[in-house]
Amino acid sequence: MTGDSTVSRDSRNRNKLTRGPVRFIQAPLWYGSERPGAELGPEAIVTEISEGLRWDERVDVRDRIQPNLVLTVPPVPNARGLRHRRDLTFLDPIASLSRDIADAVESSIRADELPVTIGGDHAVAIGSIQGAARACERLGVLWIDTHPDVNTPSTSFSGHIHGMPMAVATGLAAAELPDISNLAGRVPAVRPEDVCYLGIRDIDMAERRVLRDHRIWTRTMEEWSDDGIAGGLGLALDHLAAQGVDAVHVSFDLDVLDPTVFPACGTTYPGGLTMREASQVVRLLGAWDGPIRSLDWVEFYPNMDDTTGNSLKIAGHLLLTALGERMRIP
Ligand SMILES: [Mn+2]
Repeated sequence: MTGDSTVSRDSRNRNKLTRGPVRFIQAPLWYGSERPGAELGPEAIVTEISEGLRWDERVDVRDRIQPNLVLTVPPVPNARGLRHRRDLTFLDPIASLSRDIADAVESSIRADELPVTIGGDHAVAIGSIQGAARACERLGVLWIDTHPDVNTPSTSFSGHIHGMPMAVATGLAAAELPDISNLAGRVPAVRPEDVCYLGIRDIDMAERRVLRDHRIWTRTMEEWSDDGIAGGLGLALDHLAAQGVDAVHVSFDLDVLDPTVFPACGTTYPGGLTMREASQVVRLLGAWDGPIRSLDWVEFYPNMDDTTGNSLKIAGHLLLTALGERMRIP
């Protein structure tokens, strides 16, 4: 990449991942997956980060972290008894939380911070993406996940809302979910051509049709593996840059890691990233000169961790790595 130093310095400063204030937005939601446990994720990750290993005491990533914002999910009486009914039982509390997340993400970006929405299940991205969309002209989304989460209520087998955030973001669910599809004040909040998927390896038939018909940029896990971790990620970032987006939201679902590495997910599928590969991904994101302005960190189920707590260590350490922590002897 060439250009005068002023331009490259300005463009580097657009990427907020590894510099500037960070705001953790704790979103303890499990209603989107209808699987209890994800609500324990945000507190566990935040604690792990505050108490975890410090590599370089001179430059502590934690110094950039602002006081956490802890959001409340409206409680549903007898929620566990209402699971898997395929009737959008949990839509109202999710819509309420989504409005709060969108407001928090928007104001954090406008305050020049990096908002990190910590789930919770992936339905938290309904609010975070649309909050990010409010704070820019044209939002790109990099969705790193085993699943494309682009179902609508009518195409979803499970009816679980955490499989729908990208259909909401791209306006494909606007007819069935009008209120939460318009949190950004424009539909779609994100154009399908401004989305990149990386790591997809578990997909529904209807979702395959959506990705094909809308020509959405996708590298399945096999294709990403063949491109190389850095190569495939570079292609995605090049695509977003070529689209002319002025902000990029990164949504990182921890189930993209391999279940032998990271068992504490509700929707595991074999063939995922190792911790070393995932670490490379987030470090390359931090080195990109494009406008990353917001991040999701989702789908950690502490109740499904192994006895040594490896998933917790990974969820905490990878997030610190994304924010600039490096294993390096100072
Ligand atoms: Mn997923």
